[in-house]
Amino acid sequence: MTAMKFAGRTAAALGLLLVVGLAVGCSSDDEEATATTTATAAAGTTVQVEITEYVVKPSVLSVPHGSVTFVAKNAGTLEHELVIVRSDADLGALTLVADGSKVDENAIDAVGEIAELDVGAEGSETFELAAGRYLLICNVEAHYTSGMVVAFTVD
Ligand SMILES: [Cu+2]
Repeated sequence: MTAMKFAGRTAAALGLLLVVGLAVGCSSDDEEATATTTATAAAGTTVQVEITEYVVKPSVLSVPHGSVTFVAKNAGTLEHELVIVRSDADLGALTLVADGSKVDENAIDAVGEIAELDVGAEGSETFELAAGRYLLICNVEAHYTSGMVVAFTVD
């Protein structure tokens, strides 16, 4: 066949495949994307963290070191956030700002955070965590001092 005919037949065949793909509502591209997402998640650990007044409640209290994804859900009635702090300090012993309203973020080793979460909102971030002890806190004004802190261990 000529190159023109071949190109025409190929285009027609691709068109037919596209129609078939749309008709069954599922293309091979979608399946590959799903498989890749699953493989990536399996390589690390995911921790669900429920945040309410005034409790930070992770689904597990320790994880293996490496890639850790925190999925924080604000199940309360006020804005909250989740800050991951590397610290060996007692739960209530982090340094506060001068007026005592919140933790001094310049005085801590913050790995990262999921910033201000509106009521009902969910946010997630992935961090590479080395073995050690951490504190998960909410540093919205007066929330840490109201008990929004929990110890978290990375093995
Ligand atoms: Cu809070």
